[in-house]
Amino acid sequence: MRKTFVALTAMALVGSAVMFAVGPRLAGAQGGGTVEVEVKYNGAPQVEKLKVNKDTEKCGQEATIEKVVVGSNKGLANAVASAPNAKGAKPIKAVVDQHGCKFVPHVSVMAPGEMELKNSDDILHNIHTYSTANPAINKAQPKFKKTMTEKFEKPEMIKLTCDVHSWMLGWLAVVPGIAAVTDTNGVAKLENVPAGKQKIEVWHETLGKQDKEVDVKAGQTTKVSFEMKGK
Ligand SMILES: [Cu+2]
Repeated sequence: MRKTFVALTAMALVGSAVMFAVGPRLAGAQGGGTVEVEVKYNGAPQVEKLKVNKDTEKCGQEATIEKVVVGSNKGLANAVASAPNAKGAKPIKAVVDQHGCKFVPHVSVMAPGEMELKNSDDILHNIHTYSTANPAINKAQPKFKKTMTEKFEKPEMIKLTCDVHSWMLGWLAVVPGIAAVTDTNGVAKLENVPAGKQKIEVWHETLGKQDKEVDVKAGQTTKVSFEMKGK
């Protein structure tokens, strides 16, 4: 009798644990679907190399500027995929690091609002944004200023440079809705996109912009492919 009681209690516990684990996931799935965005590029990668003659102990002897990064199966990396009209997105806060005299990551996405700029190098950097919808920023980030918080409240693709190291180049995509950056396979996943017709946009720093409409189904993954054309 006692054994049966223990067994029943254990089953009840397991049962409630399972319900607890499944419940919230089901609720999330009903709210939206996943859009898997694949971006391809048929052209050649564009990589510029530059000899470095400053702060070489941190920056190295050579800078690599990757303007078009093409990975396996012609996948285009560093493209911003977004569902700009999707409501209820969790705000993404971008963290951009000036590390090894590069902006890391090369392309960041953020919801309109605040972002963090780090300096992991033990040298002076500067942040110079070529923003027009948002106030342009041009300020020093000395080595003791490990983190700075900046505000970009209007949607815009912002070019980042450092006036101390002329080759440093990054992009900050201030995007409403849901957004992600493609990986080296050219894939970005947009999660929890509300079901129904959604505009999906793809942007690349040198190859421009495209958009398509997709029909998002709750709890399912919808795939959409783009092919960027060379300029
Ligand atoms: Cu710098």
